[in-house]
Amino acid sequence: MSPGGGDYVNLMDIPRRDGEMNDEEERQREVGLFQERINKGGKPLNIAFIGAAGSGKSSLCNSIMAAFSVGCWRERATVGYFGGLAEQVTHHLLSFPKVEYLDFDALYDYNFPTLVDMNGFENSSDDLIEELLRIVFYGRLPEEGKLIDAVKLAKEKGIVGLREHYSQNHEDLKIDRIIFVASAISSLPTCLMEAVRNTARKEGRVIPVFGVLTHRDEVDTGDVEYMKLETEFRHGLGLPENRFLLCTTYCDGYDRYVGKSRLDHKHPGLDIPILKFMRQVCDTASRVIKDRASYNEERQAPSSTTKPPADDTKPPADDRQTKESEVRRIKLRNMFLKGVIIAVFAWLILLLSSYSDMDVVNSCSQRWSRYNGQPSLMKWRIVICVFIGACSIFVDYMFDKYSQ
Ligand SMILES: Nc1nc2c(ncn2[C@@H]2O[C@H](COP(=O)(O)OP(=O)(O)OP(=O)(O)O)[C@@H](O)[C@H]2O)c(=O)[nH]1
Ligand SMILES: [Mg+2]
Repeated sequence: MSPGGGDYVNLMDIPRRDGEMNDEEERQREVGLFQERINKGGKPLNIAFIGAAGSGKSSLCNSIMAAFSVGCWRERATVGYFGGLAEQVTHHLLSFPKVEYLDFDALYDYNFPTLVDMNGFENSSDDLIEELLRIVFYGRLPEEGKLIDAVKLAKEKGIVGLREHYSQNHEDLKIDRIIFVASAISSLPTCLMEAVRNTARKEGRVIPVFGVLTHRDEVDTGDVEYMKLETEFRHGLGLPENRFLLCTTYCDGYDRYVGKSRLDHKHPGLDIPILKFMRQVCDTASRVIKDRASYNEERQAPSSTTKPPADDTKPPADDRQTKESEVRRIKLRNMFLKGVIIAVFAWLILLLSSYSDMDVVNSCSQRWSRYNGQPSLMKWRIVICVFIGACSIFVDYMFDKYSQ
């Protein structure tokens, strides 16, 4: 039997005993809805869990896998807390494909996602953090690779060396969705949020970003402080309701609260909101923009160490501004050239017309000379040509403004 789809047990046939059965029934329904959303065949999505150390990334990964599976929670991703020693629990990038957490072969046809857990990022939005995020998002950090190795390499060889090194790797784990994880009881890593915004939303390949606040069990959702934090989190990552989740993960605290151990019991109360959220995350309606863009294309630097470092380290916003002003400069130059060409044509026409009866220049100079003496014919020609050229540039400019 499977938890959803065609051949799972119909729980309506089982007599209800208590409220927990209702929850289990709803959990099954949610798994069924999730399966309908993800379809069969094709490539499963790679979902990266990004956040600061200790925010609950691994706990969330385990909880999602528990929600998808029929059996009880298992510690697939190592979780823990070193009691304020500021030490990380997860050190490697570990991916969990569906074969590692689904209980039945019959489900393997469905595109259950691959969850990519990794260690916490420093709360910073400098060039190095953004490059590390790019390496992860473009799937350049290999399975069981360590981000700390990339940091060491960057210290030795700079960002250009780092790019060169990771441009050699295959894009095995190119990320299709990002779940930013933060704890609802800690201050937000706002700089890291900005770095994720810059790298996931503002560059060539645009990845859908989702956000989860863990530790729901430890906050009062009506509390002003919490509401402020949630607003800041959602605004910081641009998250509407459907891309945000406040949840409790499978953890010691929740076991104590319900008086049942996660080792022997499923907690449908935790599974249901997680499944609803994952249905949004894996919805094929939202997709990566410019999915085929590669790490090497995105940042030109890796192919050439001779490129000046100043160019390499420019933040993306600067790149865009430079590009925009370059386009504006080229446009103005073209307008000016057009004006000059038109003025030259006007000059030729005036020259030809001076051999005919309708000599514009002559009539202008005669009219003028009545009031201001006698300027030369040559001067008149120049004035008229410059006037026509300037008119053409002005009209061109106004058209451009209007079309913008
Ligand atoms: N009460 C409670 N504790 C939680 C919750 N989520 C995570 N925790 C606890 O927070 C601690 C850190 O969780 P992890 O999942 O290891 O955090 P992480 O982000 O993977 O940490 P690193 O791998 O070190 O970066 C663990 O002790 C978890 O049990 C939650 O929703 N409620
Ligand atoms: Mg971890």
